[in-house]
Amino acid sequence: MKTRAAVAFAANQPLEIVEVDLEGPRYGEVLVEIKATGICHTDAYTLDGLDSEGIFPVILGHEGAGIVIEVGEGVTSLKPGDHVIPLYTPECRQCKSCLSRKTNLCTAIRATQGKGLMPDGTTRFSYKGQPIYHYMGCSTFANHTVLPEIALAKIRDDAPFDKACYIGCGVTTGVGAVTNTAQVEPGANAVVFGLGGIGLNVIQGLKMVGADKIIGVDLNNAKKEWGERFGMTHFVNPKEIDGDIVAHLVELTGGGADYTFDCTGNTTVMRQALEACHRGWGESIVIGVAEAGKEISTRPFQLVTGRVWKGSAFGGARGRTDVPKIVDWYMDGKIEIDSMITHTLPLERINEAFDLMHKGESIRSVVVF
Ligand code: NAD
Ligand code: AHE
Ligand code: ZN
Repeated sequence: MKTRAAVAFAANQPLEIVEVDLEGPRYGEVLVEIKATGICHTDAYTLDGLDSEGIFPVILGHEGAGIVIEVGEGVTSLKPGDHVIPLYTPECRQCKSCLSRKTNLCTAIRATQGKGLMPDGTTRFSYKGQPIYHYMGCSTFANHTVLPEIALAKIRDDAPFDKACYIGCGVTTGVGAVTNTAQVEPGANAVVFGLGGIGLNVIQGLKMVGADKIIGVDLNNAKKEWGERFGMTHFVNPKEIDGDIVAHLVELTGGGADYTFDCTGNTTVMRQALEACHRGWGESIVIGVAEAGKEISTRPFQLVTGRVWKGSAFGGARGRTDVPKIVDWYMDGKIEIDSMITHTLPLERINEAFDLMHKGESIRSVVVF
């Protein structure tokens, strides 16, 4: 079939809206009509040529929601008409990682996914006879896409696509980092670095679990009001304080934070986040994705004296199990999404969404098909 897609033909070039060819679902695969997709900073990072796994031409996008159109042979858990959210972290429930119960990082299809391919080593998309790569196993910047059954969460039919799509990455990543990865307890104090589409969801997760002091750090003063809307109690702009940001935060938290979260992808910030933790127990969660080639460092003494450095991918969520529950949380009013979606655009205007993100003018932009 033909479908409309925003194709990244090369790094650092605007996406082009073209009609691509899409092959139907093979064994264990599902054809999905994407109804809406969010634009996450990770899409921008790959488009900007900063992803060590970046490969072009590619159809980016990993934060979508849609409807099952057709299922391939062997698919048992989904049928045409089901509403779904694509999962860049699938859940096969059979691999060593899934069975370990220690991680959400299913390994069933990770090797091919990282190469922009379906599990059988081929692509379903092509343009003028040339293959177009898949992205994070999702490629939601296309009106139709093909995914493995294990990479789709079935969600309730009454959840609006243009809001639920955000649960495909940003909401789950932010809230899950608090509830699954850090397991923040009521009364804890926390610092969140970077108040964008992810950081604000960390803040609403912290508020939900009953954190006490919730400190937001951002270079953009416009983010103060945003943080406060979701439960932030204090705002710090590192450019506007006297002296060192770490010392400032240690003072503000009475000796260091119980939990800190990096939602910037900046490795200098990651170090500050670790060092702003309380001696003996503070935990710092790296969520931000750093540019290819960047490394983190700190004095080992920071760890010897009890601070813990952890990472979180997709909020530690097991997609097929947890995503439908997070959709329920949204539908029941337990978490908020609507106000974070600051811009809703047609596919033709998708490049504007990247501009808005780079200028710090959006929280989340969503493309509706
Ligand atoms: P965003 O652009 O919406 O927000 C980033 C925020 O960080 C902005 O408010 C910006 O002003 C702020 N910022 C940038 N540099 C800063 C600095 N030095 N100090 C303080 N604040 C700073 O991006 P997003 O969509 O929220 O994504 C944030 C990061 O999380 C990205 O690196 C993204 O790739 C990553 N991410 C990771 C996962 C995961 O599963 N681990 C999932 C989604 C996104
Ligand atoms: N491809 C990059 C790493 C990118 C990365 O860390 N991705 C996150 C999700 S970001 C979503 O917005 C993730 O889940 N990683 C786990 C995984 O298996 O990819 C690189 O450095 O090569
Ligand atoms: Zn993302």
